[in-house]
Amino acid sequence: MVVIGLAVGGCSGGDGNTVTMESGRRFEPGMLTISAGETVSFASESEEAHSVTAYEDGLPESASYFASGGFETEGEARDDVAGGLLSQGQSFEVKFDVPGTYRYFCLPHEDQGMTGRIVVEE
Ligand SMILES: [Cu+2]
Repeated sequence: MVVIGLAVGGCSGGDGNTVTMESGRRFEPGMLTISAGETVSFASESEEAHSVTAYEDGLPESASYFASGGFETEGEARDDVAGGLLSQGQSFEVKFDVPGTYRYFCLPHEDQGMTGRIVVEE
């Protein structure tokens, strides 16, 4: 997996796979199925800031960790919530190479159920 990083504004997202973060404190769609090698753009469209933070125990075995802010572990991301926030108009792109299910959450709104998953098919 390659974390492409932060893009601001009208970035195309390559494969057209987009998950938006909206004012209802949820990821839309909550589950997205893609093919291995495709890129997903996580785009913040609400006035509230959100993060895209993977659960370390919610990744396929050989997949790399990903989180907005570029953190390499879930612990680092949790220790620096502000460093992972995406404000309105910002997006974060992740290329998924390893098939399997990836679970992730939003740091500020995890306890309100703001979680999602990406299913990567071979
Ligand atoms: Cu959020």
